Amino acid sequence: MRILYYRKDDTMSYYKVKTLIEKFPRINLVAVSETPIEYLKNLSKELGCDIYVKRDDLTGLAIGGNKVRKLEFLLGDALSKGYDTIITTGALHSNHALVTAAAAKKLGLDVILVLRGEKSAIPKGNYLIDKLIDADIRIVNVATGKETIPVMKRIAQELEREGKKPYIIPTGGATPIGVLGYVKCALEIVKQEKELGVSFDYIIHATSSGGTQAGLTLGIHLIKPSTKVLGIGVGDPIVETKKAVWNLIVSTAELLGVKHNLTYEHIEKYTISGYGFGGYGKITKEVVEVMNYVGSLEGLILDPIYTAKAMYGTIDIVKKEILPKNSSILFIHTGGMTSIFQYDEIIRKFL
Ligand code: 5PA
Repeated sequence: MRILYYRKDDTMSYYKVKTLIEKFPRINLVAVSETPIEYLKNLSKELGCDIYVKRDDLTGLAIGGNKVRKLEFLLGDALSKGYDTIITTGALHSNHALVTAAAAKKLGLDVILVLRGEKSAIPKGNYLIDKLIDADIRIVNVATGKETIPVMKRIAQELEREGKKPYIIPTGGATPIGVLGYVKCALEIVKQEKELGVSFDYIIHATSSGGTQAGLTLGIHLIKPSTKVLGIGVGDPIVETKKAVWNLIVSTAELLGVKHNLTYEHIEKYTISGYGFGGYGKITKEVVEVMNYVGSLEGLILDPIYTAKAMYGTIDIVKKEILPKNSSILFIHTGGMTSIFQYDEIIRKFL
């Protein structure tokens, strides 16, 4: 593959990255040509800086969110290679699993979801929607995402014996192919900046399996390195997230055939911990308070697992002046709103 060298004083242009991305098979799943960027006037006034939100909750397929962008490339890859069955995994209420199932249905592919949870769980939230769209669900009672990998492999082997071609997508679509979705999003953001006449100092979002952060960090670094991308950890052991982001950056750059001068230290610096509130899926009073605060101020609905924690972190680092006053910040709303209906009891308790 041709290698394009990135030099410190020579930013790889928008069009070079665009051309590289366009070489990969992609299926159009995002329902809009660009997700909107909105100015959060009331929140900005309260915090003394400019806060914008990119509405990736409105990507449009099923419940929308960040996974749709990754699936454009993942399913593009699967279809171009003749795969007929998608196998993926996540927690019982995984947004990624649901959106993958919906995308597979839309494209006429078979889909199997290996979900971590209790077989006796009452269908609610995303798990209920998985059932509504007739996803083939296999519930496994294991503690970590890693433990579902052998289960998916076993299912794939069985299917292969039956003559099927299964395509495994890991947790959150965190592969170099999936990451391309957020390199593409970096292009979209830089284009929108020009149209809006703004320049973001920071792009901030919730990070977990790492693909969103890897794609945005690599893409922005290649085309507009003055902007910094901050991933706010939502409870996974943050060191695992940092390693995942770094490995994805290295492998995605290789896939694209680009050199860069990002380092692991860069990822350490820009992956923010301290806003997990007890861990993945834990909802505390602070989480509900920030949902209430932003909802009542801006009519913007955050989810309790990812975006509320990331927004809490954003507000906190602005208030503590860890980010310079008057910064221009783009918050990515990565979706997940349906989990409000999964965790309704606990949300009610703190409201
Ligand atoms: C998720 C992830 P990354 O996985 O790309 O780091 O994105 C984090 C993220 N916002 C942010 C929302 C709404 C998300 O759903 N969700 C996972 C899932 O299974 O749904 C991968 C964990």
